[in-house]
Amino acid sequence: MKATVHKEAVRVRSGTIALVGNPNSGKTTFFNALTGSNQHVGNWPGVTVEKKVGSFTYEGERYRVVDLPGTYSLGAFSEDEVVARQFVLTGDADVIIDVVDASNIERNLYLATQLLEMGKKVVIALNMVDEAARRKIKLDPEGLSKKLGVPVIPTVAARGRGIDDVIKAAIGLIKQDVVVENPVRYPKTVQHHIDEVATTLEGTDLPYPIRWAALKVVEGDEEIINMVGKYCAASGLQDFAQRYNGSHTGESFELDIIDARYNFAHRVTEGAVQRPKEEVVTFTDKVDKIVTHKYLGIPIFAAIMLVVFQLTFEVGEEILGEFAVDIVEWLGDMAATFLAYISAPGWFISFMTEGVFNGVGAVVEFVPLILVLYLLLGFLEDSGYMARAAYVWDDLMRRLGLQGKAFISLIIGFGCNVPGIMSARTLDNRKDRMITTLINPFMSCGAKIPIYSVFIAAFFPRHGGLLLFAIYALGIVIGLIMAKVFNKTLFKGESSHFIMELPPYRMPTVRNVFRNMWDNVYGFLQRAGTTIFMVITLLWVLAVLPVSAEPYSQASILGRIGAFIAPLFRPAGFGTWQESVALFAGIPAKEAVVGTLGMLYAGQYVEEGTLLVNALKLHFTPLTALAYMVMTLLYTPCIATLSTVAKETNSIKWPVFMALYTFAIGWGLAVVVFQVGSLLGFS
Ligand SMILES: Nc1nc2c(ncn2[C@@H]2O[C@H](COP(=O)(O)OP(=O)(O)OP(=O)(O)O)[C@@H](O)[C@H]2O)c(=O)[nH]1
Ligand SMILES: [Mg+2]
Repeated sequence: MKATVHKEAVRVRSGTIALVGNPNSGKTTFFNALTGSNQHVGNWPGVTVEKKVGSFTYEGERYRVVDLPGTYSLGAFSEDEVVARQFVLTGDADVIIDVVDASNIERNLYLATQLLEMGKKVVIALNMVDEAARRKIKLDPEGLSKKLGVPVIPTVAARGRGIDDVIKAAIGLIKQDVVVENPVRYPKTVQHHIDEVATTLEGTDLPYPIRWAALKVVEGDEEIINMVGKYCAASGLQDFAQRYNGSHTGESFELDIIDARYNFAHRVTEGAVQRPKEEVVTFTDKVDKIVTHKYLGIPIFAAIMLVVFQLTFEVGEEILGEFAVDIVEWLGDMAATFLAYISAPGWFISFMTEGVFNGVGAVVEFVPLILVLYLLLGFLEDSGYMARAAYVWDDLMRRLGLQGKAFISLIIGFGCNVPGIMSARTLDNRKDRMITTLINPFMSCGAKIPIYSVFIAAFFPRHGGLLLFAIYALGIVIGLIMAKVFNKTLFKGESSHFIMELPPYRMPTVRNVFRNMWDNVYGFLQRAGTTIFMVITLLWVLAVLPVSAEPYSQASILGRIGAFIAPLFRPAGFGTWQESVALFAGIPAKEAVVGTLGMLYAGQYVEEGTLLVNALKLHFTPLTALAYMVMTLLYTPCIATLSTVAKETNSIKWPVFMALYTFAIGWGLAVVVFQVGSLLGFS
């Protein structure tokens, strides 16, 4: 009787269940618990931006479950909300589970009301009842159920409580033939119009319920009006579209209809939801007084990030990092001994030791850093602090022509620019989306950590955390400056005034935090095993050919290519062919910068056992190292990021623009660092 995922063969799919609800109500948590998936959960609105599909079996039958982005209503605004609306509209779902946040039930019921208007089969999962109880909110699920006319079942998705009951009710509804009556009462004039339109539509073969379509026409929903117009034209009702073009009577029925929904929701909760006379002052309220303080907010954000980087560096690099280096070295030695023992050909030994172990190995050594950083960032994300970060930056972001919510996309970019850019979908106007997308690459992603780390270890070992922090901060500053520039040039106009809702702080679940960390570590290892391995292999071949040339020398093919581009970087202080090649190798995947340096610089010194860190000291100075770090922070993002931009903007123009303008900025700033540094007498 349990609703879990079974591996054994199951019967054909018996129905589709859609998870719908306001942002941050726990839909993905519900989805994960139900399907055993590991989709991203976070304590802020807008985590899910695409629909995700999974399945589970119940009593031997298989059901499809669709997790949708959160939405406050079925009027469509941002792109992620359109995804949810589209899925609900097209009628693919046999039953909808509306995941409702029990402590915000009045507002959440607005969406539920709209689902009922559509005549959908709905089960309400009254989620987070644990939190409602903590806030002394008394709920009467049965009373709610009676008034709404649909099952209302209390759940705590985070603990898996109540999920089975919800599923049982949902499947019960799939199997039943029920007609859902629209329970909302509209003012007489509105109802009159609805009836009139509905009568007209009777003869068409609309793909939607007629009464609902009529309601949307009277409400002035443009998409539905257009759609209905098309069907009417096909059925000979030519003048329909013109007549019902939103403002056919000059009155605004939209507000009346919205009012009617709220009235209904209010009537439903009356008596069934009791809030304490005095709002309980929660932990969240107390913390937020300080954390979101007008003047303290940003310094606190900076302090938290500084602690994160300090810990990352100290725990990740200095404690765990040693192990990783030892393991990679040990594996390298073992492999070399083994290859010598089986008398492997010389070129293969050279490829394995110089290419794979010095190149790919140099990258893998940074796994502990990535691990610690994402453990900490995951903790911040799942606790609810992310939403506060967006809130405290809102004012500043607005002055730069963006909304605070955009800051979340930027923070996600710290992990990887790909999801960072995708989360720009939650912004509800194109201008904000485009600017957020274009500046996202300046948010230093996890793949760049190995680069900073080797340089820090070589030149600034005593200020690791601080320097890492400074690099990230520089990225943010450049990003914000560019936001202003774009706002004044390419994308003029007002930002949306939507202010992000602050969820209560929640104790992060171990599962979510670890899943977040593992996603990042896995992605990192996967790239090391695929893209980086391929890049290194290709470069290795080019570095040892032609046979007549000294391997890894400027006479090799790679050396000649590098020497050709090197002069470009001389003004920035790092113009050797190896360093130039490494920068370009970083375009497929950023870790390859370190991999390439590892192969080209450390590779030659293998006999003397010189590590990359030591090799770097021979080729860079602290100043040129700094310029190189600035360049890698800002220059052209990786291919995966560029192709995401292509997909999201549906054009090739924007990724090309991004690749070039970021390169120019990276180069420009690296030159400034080196030239100004030299003038000031640094070396
Ligand atoms: N206390 C409590 N927390 C919960 C419960 N269900 C989910 N959460 C937490 O609520 C937060 C939001 O959960 P998600 O599953 O990401 O919410 P969502 O509805 O998918 O959010 P979006 O994708 O942004 O619309 C996470 O921090 C969860 O751990 C619950 O029943 N009780
Ligand atoms: Mg979600």
